[in-house]
Amino acid sequence: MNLRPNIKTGFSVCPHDCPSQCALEVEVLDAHTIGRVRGAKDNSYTAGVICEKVGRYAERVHHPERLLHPLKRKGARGDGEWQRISWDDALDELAQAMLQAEERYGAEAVWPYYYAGTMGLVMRDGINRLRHVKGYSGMYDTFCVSLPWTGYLAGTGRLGGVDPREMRKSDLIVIWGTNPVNTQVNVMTHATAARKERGAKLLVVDIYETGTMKQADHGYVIRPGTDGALACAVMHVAFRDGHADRAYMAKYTDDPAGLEVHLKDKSPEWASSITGLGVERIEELARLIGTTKRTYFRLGYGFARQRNGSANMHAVTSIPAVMGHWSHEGGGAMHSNSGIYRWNKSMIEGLDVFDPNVRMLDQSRIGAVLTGDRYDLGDGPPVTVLFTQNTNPVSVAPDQTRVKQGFARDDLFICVHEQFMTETAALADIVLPATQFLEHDDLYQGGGHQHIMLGPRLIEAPGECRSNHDVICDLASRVGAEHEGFNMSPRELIEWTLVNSGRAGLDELEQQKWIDVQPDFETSHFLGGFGHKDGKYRFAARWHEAKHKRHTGTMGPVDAMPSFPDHWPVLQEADETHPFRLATSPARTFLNSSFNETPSSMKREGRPQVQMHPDDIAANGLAEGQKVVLGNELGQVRLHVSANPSLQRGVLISEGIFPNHAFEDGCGINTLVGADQPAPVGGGCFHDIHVWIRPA
Ligand SMILES: Nc1nc2c(c(=O)[nH]1)N[C@H]1C(S)=C(S)[C@@H](COP(=O)(O)OP(=O)(O)OC[C@H]3O[C@@H](n4cnc5c(=O)[nH]c(N)nc54)[C@H](O)[C@@H]3O)O[C@H]1N2
Ligand SMILES: Nc1nc2c(c(=O)[nH]1)N[C@H]1C(S)=C(S)[C@@H](COP(=O)(O)OP(=O)(O)OC[C@H]3O[C@@H](n4cnc5c(=O)[nH]c(N)nc54)[C@H](O)[C@@H]3O)O[C@H]1N2
Ligand code: SF4
Ligand SMILES: [Mo]
Repeated sequence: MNLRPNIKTGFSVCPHDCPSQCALEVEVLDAHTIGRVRGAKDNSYTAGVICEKVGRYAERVHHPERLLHPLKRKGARGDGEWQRISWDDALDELAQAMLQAEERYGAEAVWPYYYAGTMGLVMRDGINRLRHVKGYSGMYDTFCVSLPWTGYLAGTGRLGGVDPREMRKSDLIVIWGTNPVNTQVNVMTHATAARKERGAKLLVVDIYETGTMKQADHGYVIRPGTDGALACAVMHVAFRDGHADRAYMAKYTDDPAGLEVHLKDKSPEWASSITGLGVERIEELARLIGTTKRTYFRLGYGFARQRNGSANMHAVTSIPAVMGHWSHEGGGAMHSNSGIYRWNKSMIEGLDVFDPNVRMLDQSRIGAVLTGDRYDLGDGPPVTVLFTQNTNPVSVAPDQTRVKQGFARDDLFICVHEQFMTETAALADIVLPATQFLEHDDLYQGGGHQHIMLGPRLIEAPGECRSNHDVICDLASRVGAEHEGFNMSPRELIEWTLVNSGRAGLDELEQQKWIDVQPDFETSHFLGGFGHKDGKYRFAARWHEAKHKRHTGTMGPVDAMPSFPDHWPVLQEADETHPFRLATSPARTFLNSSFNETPSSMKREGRPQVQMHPDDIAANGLAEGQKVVLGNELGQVRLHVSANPSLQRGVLISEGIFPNHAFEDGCGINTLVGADQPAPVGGGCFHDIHVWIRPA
């Protein structure tokens, strides 16, 4: 969409939890109103392209249902009766609840709970400053990145990779376990350019025919959780047929001989029985990857949302190390660039007062935590105050039944700071209205690219909305928390963080709008060595040493993890009672639970559905469009069945995340997702679910 030349334009950054982190140009119609939004043309990664949902962002900023005033619950919890109150009264009540909890049980009874509704560093992470100063319970973030990052790091030792813009120099682009047409549209921009400019081929590995696969030259639909097996077969063929780069491996990897022996029996036949893919197709895939030096792997998050997800990520990441793709321009891999920024977040997060002895509670186990599971609480007190920003757990978290039981507790004080009356906010005692990104200043980094970016405030917030930062600072003064960061403005925090991270200051960033910090070619391709001490890529992963951010221990069945790439059979397998495997892949115009409030997204996504192979539909006596029940040991979900012949038999897909209330009975898809902690460091297994299906 073109912006109109006679209208003032501001620059910004898409704040959503999306690796694309697009640079935006926004029409500012007046101090309160925006018009059109489009991708910044002169940002080399965004290159003028954004997804349709953010192209229509005026719809979300000026949504008639935005929260505008602090609200206090009037009737029973969740019955929808609210009374408008002042900010002072709302924050006093919250502060009082926090102080009381602290007095009665100790500070760990308070749980600040957040995630990445905004990816701005100030507005997302500032809540940690309050938690660190006060010694409130910490949140161990496992929804998203713990499984995939851990798998990538096990091999490479550093969270970074080949410049995504280098895809234009590739001959084969392998999109593995991500659906960028839905989830990060810019990958397609660069992949499409490579196809046009040099005839590059696009290869996609997923568990159904996604929009991305529809555009690909080669698509491979495998069974969920079998990527490790496929990767092993690809490497087996490489050793067998002489495509393995032995000179590269000798220089850059830990144990190529051991790997070769280990892979001897991991043949295409072996992988075929696990992945459900034909032997010839595996041979074809292995040949394409083995014979193309400029092969670029774009590794997604999706395929790691399985109980063997870290092991599978490590197995797939090992392919370019066997082939030596890394040493070629346009070759190698990219999963996330989050490790390249090296921020000093001391002021934003109050890391100077961080106490490692304060307990961490697993984000994905919020249901267990709130219902008092001793495993989660340890020797510590119950959580009696929950304060959330930037997340909607009563929709997105696993084991929804237990989450809802937790939220129903009478002795739990809940405060939700939100832009909309989400399903989480609807269960609160106090709801606080939050600004949106165009209404506050923040600093951003690209996960799927390499820019540091500024998103300045462009318009006034509606009603009485306040930013996360303002709320945290005000709350801090009411609960007696002192830290220099509470006295700084967002811009001062941004300036401090930039300068103390060795970057240009705010003025320069503001002038340039974004700064490209891609490490040089040598570093991005690990040509000076991988991130481990000895500089080697590790085919033999050391899972016991795995850690994720501030959580130092491992969890789950770490002892059983295969060290070399393998198929690790710890999935929630189908069985006689639960003959189907279900995955909950992302819908195009929802972003997690965000946008499920905008009319255009609701219209496009329609109603909750489960996709099923037509032969399975027939074999189970069902009909297309029929209402069905999906169930397992955790609960039941009602939705409609639709036919998709691209699926393997026995596999179901339900795109989301629809709100719970879009389902009859109010039980959304995450009712079926388990909250057990996968090895080695926990994580959300949103695509690893077994279920039965029957007519409703
Ligand atoms: N439109 C939209 N965009 C989004 C989001 C959204 O919900 N909607 N979510 C945002 C967030 S928070 C994140 S983390 C990113 C995630 O973005 P992605 O990296 O794309 O990851 P996922 O969204 O988990 O799933 C991607 C794909 O993995 C496939 N998949 C599932 N299991 C397997 C498997 O075992 N093997 C293989 N090969 N494939 C599998 C799914 O079918 C899906 O097509 O996207 C962000 N962008
Ligand atoms: N079934 C299924 N479930 C999943 C997944 C899946 O693939 N399938 N994916 C999982 C993944 S990868 C993730 S990351 C999680 C994400 O789950 P969430 O973190 O809950 O998802 P979001 O929708 O990104 O953001 C949540 C809320 O943040 C609010 N918000 C945005 N900006 C601000 C702000 O500045 N201040 C305040 N106070 N609030 C703000 C938004 O209004 C939104 O309601 O979901 C997980 N759940
Ligand atoms: S593709 Fe992702 S980062 Fe870009 S505008 Fe859409 S949601 Fe935002
Ligand atoms: Mo995520």
